[in-house]
Amino acid sequence: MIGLVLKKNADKFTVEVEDKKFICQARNLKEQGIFVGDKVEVNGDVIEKVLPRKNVLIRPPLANLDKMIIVIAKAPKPDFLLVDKLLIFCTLNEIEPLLCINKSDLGENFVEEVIKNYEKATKIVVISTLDDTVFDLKKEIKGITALAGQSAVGKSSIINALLKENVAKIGNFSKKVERGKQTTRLVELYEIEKGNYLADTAGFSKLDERLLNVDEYELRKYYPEFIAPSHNCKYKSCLHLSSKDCGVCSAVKNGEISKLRYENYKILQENIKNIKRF
Ligand SMILES: Nc1nc2c(ncn2[C@@H]2O[C@H](COP(=O)(O)OP(=O)(O)OP(=O)(O)O)[C@@H](O)[C@H]2O)c(=O)[nH]1
Ligand SMILES: [Mg+2]
Ligand SMILES: [Zn+2]
Repeated sequence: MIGLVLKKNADKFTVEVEDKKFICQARNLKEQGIFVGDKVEVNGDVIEKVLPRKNVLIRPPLANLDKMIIVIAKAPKPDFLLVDKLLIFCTLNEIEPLLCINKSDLGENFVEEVIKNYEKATKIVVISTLDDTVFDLKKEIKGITALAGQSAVGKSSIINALLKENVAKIGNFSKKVERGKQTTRLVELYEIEKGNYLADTAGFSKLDERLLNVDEYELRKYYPEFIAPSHNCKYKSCLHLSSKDCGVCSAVKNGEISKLRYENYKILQENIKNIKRF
Protein backbone atom coordinates (compact mmCIF):
# COMPACT_ATOMS: atom_id res chain seq x y z
CA MET A 1 0.00 0.00 0.00
CA ILE A 2 1.08 3.57 -0.64
CA GLY A 3 1.39 5.96 2.30
CA LEU A 4 2.66 9.43 3.14
CA VAL A 5 5.39 9.98 5.74
CA LEU A 6 4.04 12.51 8.25
CA LYS A 7 6.75 12.37 10.88
CA LYS A 8 10.16 10.92 11.55
CA ASN A 9 11.38 10.31 15.06
CA ALA A 10 14.69 8.50 15.45
CA ASP A 11 14.18 5.26 13.47
CA LYS A 12 10.38 5.38 13.56
CA PHE A 13 8.16 6.87 10.90
CA THR A 14 4.52 7.89 11.18
CA VAL A 15 2.95 6.93 7.86
CA GLU A 16 -0.59 7.79 6.80
CA VAL A 17 -2.26 5.12 4.72
CA GLU A 18 -5.87 5.69 3.67
CA ASP A 19 -6.66 8.02 6.58
CA LYS A 20 -5.08 5.74 9.16
CA LYS A 21 -1.74 6.37 10.84
CA PHE A 22 0.84 3.64 11.32
CA ILE A 23 4.21 3.62 13.03
CA CYS A 24 6.60 2.03 10.57
CA GLN A 25 10.23 1.15 10.34
CA ALA A 26 12.57 0.96 7.41
CA ARG A 27 13.95 -2.44 6.61
CA ASN A 28 16.41 -2.95 3.78
CA LEU A 29 16.25 0.81 3.21
CA LYS A 30 18.48 3.48 4.72
CA GLU A 31 16.55 5.54 7.30
CA GLN A 32 18.44 8.67 6.25
CA GLY A 33 16.99 8.23 2.79
CA ILE A 34 13.38 8.57 3.91
CA PHE A 35 11.99 12.07 4.41
CA VAL A 36 8.84 13.60 5.80
CA GLY A 37 6.69 14.22 2.72
CA ASP A 38 7.83 11.05 0.99
CA LYS A 39 5.32 8.75 -0.62
CA VAL A 40 6.27 5.23 0.38
CA GLU A 41 5.25 1.68 -0.26
CA VAL A 42 4.45 -0.07 3.02
CA ASN A 43 3.90 -3.67 3.85
CA GLY A 44 2.60 -4.21 7.36
CA ASP A 45 4.74 -1.90 9.47
CA VAL A 46 7.67 -1.92 7.08
CA ILE A 47 8.56 0.78 4.56
CA GLU A 48 9.73 -1.08 1.48
CA LYS A 49 10.20 1.60 -1.12
CA VAL A 50 10.37 5.39 -1.55
CA LEU A 51 8.48 6.60 -4.62
CA PRO A 52 10.11 9.16 -6.95
CA ARG A 53 10.14 12.72 -5.60
CA LYS A 54 9.22 16.09 -7.04
CA ASN A 55 11.90 17.79 -4.95
CA VAL A 56 13.80 17.32 -1.71
CA LEU A 57 15.26 19.66 0.87
CA ILE A 58 17.99 18.50 3.18
CA ARG A 59 17.79 21.18 5.84
CA PRO A 60 15.01 20.93 6.93
CA PRO A 61 14.52 17.38 5.67
CA LEU A 62 11.35 17.49 3.57
CA ALA A 63 10.29 15.94 0.29
CA ASN A 64 7.68 16.75 -2.36
CA LEU A 65 7.00 20.34 -1.40
CA ASP A 66 4.23 22.02 -3.39
CA LYS A 67 4.21 25.36 -1.62
CA MET A 68 6.19 27.39 0.88
CA ILE A 69 4.72 29.99 3.21
CA ILE A 70 7.51 32.36 4.18
CA VAL A 71 6.52 33.82 7.54
CA ILE A 72 7.81 37.15 8.81
CA ALA A 73 6.73 39.43 11.65
CA LYS A 74 7.59 42.82 13.07
CA ALA A 75 9.37 40.94 15.86
CA PRO A 76 11.78 39.18 15.62
CA LYS A 77 13.38 41.69 13.26
CA PRO A 78 12.98 40.28 9.75
CA ASP A 79 15.87 39.15 7.65
CA PHE A 80 14.68 40.32 4.24
CA LEU A 81 17.72 38.92 2.48
CA LEU A 82 16.60 35.50 3.71
CA VAL A 83 13.12 36.22 2.37
CA ASP A 84 14.57 37.01 -1.06
CA LYS A 85 16.73 33.89 -1.00
CA LEU A 86 13.75 31.72 -0.08
CA LEU A 87 11.70 33.27 -2.91
CA ILE A 88 14.44 32.42 -5.39
CA PHE A 89 14.84 28.97 -3.90
CA CYS A 90 11.11 28.31 -4.39
CA THR A 91 11.15 29.34 -8.04
CA LEU A 92 14.16 27.14 -8.70
CA ASN A 93 12.54 24.10 -7.10
CA GLU A 94 9.03 24.48 -8.51
CA ILE A 95 7.60 25.40 -5.13
CA GLU A 96 4.89 28.06 -5.09
CA PRO A 97 5.90 30.83 -2.68
CA LEU A 98 3.68 32.96 -0.44
CA LEU A 99 4.80 35.72 1.91
CA CYS A 100 2.85 35.72 5.17
CA ILE A 101 3.07 38.70 7.49
CA ASN A 102 2.15 37.38 10.92
CA LYS A 103 1.56 39.32 14.17
CA SER A 104 -0.33 42.07 12.34
CA ASP A 105 -1.64 42.98 15.79
CA LEU A 106 1.77 44.52 16.49
CA GLY A 107 1.14 47.46 14.17
CA GLU A 108 0.07 48.56 10.72
CA ASN A 109 3.11 50.54 9.66
CA PHE A 110 5.29 47.49 9.43
CA VAL A 111 2.67 45.66 7.37
CA GLU A 112 2.32 48.57 4.92
CA GLU A 113 6.05 48.86 4.53
CA VAL A 114 6.46 45.17 3.70
CA ILE A 115 3.57 45.27 1.23
CA LYS A 116 5.14 48.26 -0.51
CA ASN A 117 8.43 46.44 -0.88
CA TYR A 118 7.12 43.00 -1.84
CA GLU A 119 3.79 43.39 -3.67
CA LYS A 120 5.50 43.19 -7.04
CA ALA A 121 7.61 40.22 -6.00
CA THR A 122 5.12 37.75 -4.56
CA LYS A 123 1.63 37.17 -3.22
CA ILE A 124 1.20 38.38 0.36
CA VAL A 125 -1.24 37.39 3.12
CA VAL A 126 -1.50 39.40 6.36
CA ILE A 127 -2.56 37.53 9.50
CA SER A 128 -2.42 37.38 13.26
CA THR A 129 -2.72 34.11 15.12
CA LEU A 130 -4.53 36.06 17.84
CA ASP A 131 -7.63 36.64 15.68
CA ASP A 132 -9.63 35.13 12.80
CA THR A 133 -7.36 36.53 10.08
CA VAL A 134 -5.24 33.40 10.57
CA PHE A 135 -7.95 31.44 8.73
CA ASP A 136 -7.19 33.43 5.55
CA LEU A 137 -4.20 31.16 5.32
CA LYS A 138 -6.28 28.00 5.17
CA LYS A 139 -7.15 28.25 1.48
CA GLU A 140 -3.48 28.79 0.67
CA ILE A 141 -2.47 25.37 1.94
CA LYS A 142 -2.17 23.06 -1.03
CA GLY A 143 -0.71 19.58 -1.10
CA ILE A 144 2.44 19.66 1.00
CA THR A 145 3.01 23.21 2.18
CA ALA A 146 5.87 24.18 4.47
CA LEU A 147 6.04 27.05 6.90
CA ALA A 148 9.44 28.68 6.63
CA GLY A 149 11.01 31.59 8.43
CA GLN A 150 13.10 32.67 11.38
CA SER A 151 12.60 31.26 14.85
CA ALA A 152 9.72 32.86 16.82
CA VAL A 153 7.84 34.39 13.87
CA GLY A 154 4.91 32.17 14.88
CA LYS A 155 5.02 29.11 12.61
CA SER A 156 3.91 26.63 15.29
CA SER A 157 1.32 29.15 16.53
CA ILE A 158 -0.19 29.19 13.03
CA ILE A 159 -0.57 25.38 13.06
CA ASN A 160 -2.23 25.45 16.47
CA ALA A 161 -4.56 28.29 15.53
CA LEU A 162 -5.64 26.59 12.29
CA LEU A 163 -6.26 23.25 13.99
CA LYS A 164 -7.77 24.96 17.07
CA GLU A 165 -5.66 22.62 19.13
CA ASN A 166 -2.28 22.85 20.82
CA VAL A 167 -0.53 20.23 18.77
CA ALA A 168 2.69 22.11 18.05
CA LYS A 169 4.91 23.38 20.81
CA ILE A 170 5.12 27.18 21.04
CA GLY A 171 8.23 28.98 22.15
CA ASN A 172 8.91 32.36 23.59
CA PHE A 173 10.25 35.34 21.81
CA SER A 174 13.07 36.60 23.91
CA LYS A 175 13.15 40.40 23.95
CA LYS A 176 16.61 40.28 25.47
CA VAL A 177 18.30 38.48 22.61
CA GLU A 178 15.79 39.68 19.97
CA ARG A 179 15.33 36.22 18.57
CA GLY A 180 13.59 32.93 19.21
CA LYS A 181 15.02 29.78 20.67
CA GLN A 182 14.23 27.30 17.93
CA THR A 183 11.45 25.57 19.80
CA THR A 184 10.50 23.32 16.89
CA ARG A 185 13.18 20.72 16.31
CA LEU A 186 11.55 18.07 14.18
CA VAL A 187 9.69 18.36 10.92
CA GLU A 188 6.11 17.19 11.03
CA LEU A 189 3.16 17.31 8.63
CA TYR A 190 -0.23 18.34 10.00
CA GLU A 191 -3.33 17.69 7.92
CA ILE A 192 -5.24 20.98 7.75
CA GLU A 193 -7.88 19.82 5.28
CA LYS A 194 -8.24 16.54 3.48
CA GLY A 195 -5.17 16.05 1.32
CA ASN A 196 -3.64 19.38 2.31
CA TYR A 197 -0.80 19.31 4.79
CA LEU A 198 1.18 21.97 6.58
CA ALA A 199 4.72 21.27 7.73
CA ASP A 200 6.08 22.89 10.82
CA THR A 201 9.79 23.25 10.31
CA ALA A 202 12.98 24.47 11.86
CA GLY A 203 16.15 25.24 10.04
CA PHE A 204 15.00 27.64 7.36
CA SER A 205 16.64 30.49 9.20
CA LYS A 206 19.68 30.41 6.93
CA LEU A 207 20.12 29.62 3.27
CA ASP A 208 23.50 29.27 1.67
CA GLU A 209 23.75 31.03 -1.70
CA ARG A 210 25.42 27.92 -3.06
CA LEU A 211 22.05 26.18 -2.83
CA LEU A 212 20.62 28.71 -5.23
CA ASN A 213 23.05 27.87 -7.97
CA VAL A 214 22.23 30.84 -10.19
CA ASP A 215 24.77 33.02 -11.95
CA GLU A 216 24.87 36.83 -11.96
CA TYR A 217 22.87 37.09 -15.16
CA GLU A 218 20.22 34.59 -14.09
CA LEU A 219 19.74 36.39 -10.78
CA ARG A 220 18.04 39.27 -12.60
CA LYS A 221 15.04 37.21 -13.56
CA TYR A 222 14.28 36.41 -9.93
CA TYR A 223 13.53 40.08 -9.32
CA PRO A 224 10.40 40.31 -11.48
CA GLU A 225 9.86 43.99 -10.69
CA PHE A 226 13.06 44.80 -12.62
CA ILE A 227 11.43 43.53 -15.79
CA ALA A 228 8.29 45.74 -15.75
CA PRO A 229 8.06 47.45 -19.15
CA SER A 230 8.31 51.00 -17.78
CA HIS A 231 11.79 50.50 -16.38
CA ASN A 232 13.06 47.59 -18.35
CA CYS A 233 16.74 48.27 -18.81
CA LYS A 234 17.56 48.63 -22.50
CA TYR A 235 20.96 46.95 -22.15
CA LYS A 236 20.69 43.19 -22.52
CA SER A 237 23.88 42.39 -20.62
CA CYS A 238 23.44 45.05 -17.92
CA LEU A 239 23.56 43.70 -14.37
CA HIS A 240 21.84 46.91 -13.17
CA LEU A 241 24.63 47.70 -10.74
CA SER A 242 25.69 51.24 -11.55
CA SER A 243 25.51 52.11 -15.23
CA LYS A 244 24.44 55.70 -15.75
CA ASP A 245 21.49 55.07 -18.02
CA CYS A 246 20.43 51.72 -16.61
CA GLY A 247 16.62 51.62 -16.51
CA VAL A 248 16.54 49.65 -13.27
CA CYS A 249 18.95 51.99 -11.46
CA SER A 250 16.86 55.03 -12.37
CA ALA A 251 13.63 53.26 -11.34
CA VAL A 252 15.24 52.62 -7.93
CA LYS A 253 16.20 56.30 -7.71
CA ASN A 254 12.70 57.56 -8.46
CA GLY A 255 11.10 55.05 -6.09
CA GLU A 256 9.41 52.79 -8.65
CA ILE A 257 11.51 49.84 -7.55
CA SER A 258 11.88 49.06 -3.84
CA LYS A 259 15.24 50.15 -2.48
CA LEU A 260 15.22 47.30 0.00
CA ARG A 261 14.76 44.73 -2.76
CA TYR A 262 17.42 46.37 -4.90
CA GLU A 263 19.93 46.46 -2.02
CA ASN A 264 19.29 42.75 -1.42
CA TYR A 265 19.85 42.12 -5.11
CA LYS A 266 23.20 43.89 -4.91
CA ILE A 267 24.26 41.83 -1.89
CA LEU A 268 23.29 38.62 -3.69
CA GLN A 269 25.21 39.74 -6.78
CA GLU A 270 28.29 40.26 -4.61
CA ASN A 271 27.85 36.91 -2.80
CA ILE A 272 27.37 35.02 -6.05
CA LYS A 273 30.49 36.61 -7.48
CA ASN A 274 32.47 35.41 -4.47
CA ILE A 275 31.34 31.81 -4.64
CA LYS A 276 34.07 29.66 -6.04
CA ARG A 277 32.63 27.49 -8.74
CA PHE A 278 34.07 24.04 -9.17
N1 LIG B 1 1.63 39.33 19.13
C1 LIG B 1 1.61 38.16 18.52
N2 LIG B 1 2.42 37.15 18.95
C2 LIG B 1 2.39 35.98 18.31
C3 LIG B 1 1.56 35.76 17.18
N3 LIG B 1 1.77 34.50 16.72
C4 LIG B 1 2.70 33.95 17.54
N4 LIG B 1 3.08 34.82 18.51
C5 LIG B 1 4.08 34.59 19.58
O1 LIG B 1 5.38 34.42 19.02
C6 LIG B 1 6.18 33.54 19.84
C7 LIG B 1 6.83 32.46 19.00
O2 LIG B 1 5.85 31.61 18.43
P1 LIG B 1 6.16 30.15 17.82
O3 LIG B 1 4.89 29.72 17.20
O4 LIG B 1 6.78 29.26 18.82
O5 LIG B 1 7.25 30.52 16.71
P2 LIG B 1 8.01 29.52 15.68
O6 LIG B 1 8.13 30.27 14.39
O7 LIG B 1 7.31 28.23 15.64
O8 LIG B 1 9.46 29.38 16.32
P3 LIG B 1 10.52 28.16 16.18
O9 LIG B 1 9.80 26.87 16.45
O10 LIG B 1 11.55 28.46 17.21
O11 LIG B 1 11.08 28.22 14.80
C8 LIG B 1 5.23 33.01 20.91
O12 LIG B 1 5.47 33.76 22.10
C9 LIG B 1 3.85 33.29 20.35
O13 LIG B 1 2.87 33.45 21.35
C10 LIG B 1 0.70 36.85 16.73
O14 LIG B 1 -0.04 36.77 15.76
N5 LIG B 1 0.80 38.01 17.43
MG1 LIG C 1 7.96 26.30 16.10
ZN1 LIG D 1 20.49 47.90 -16.21
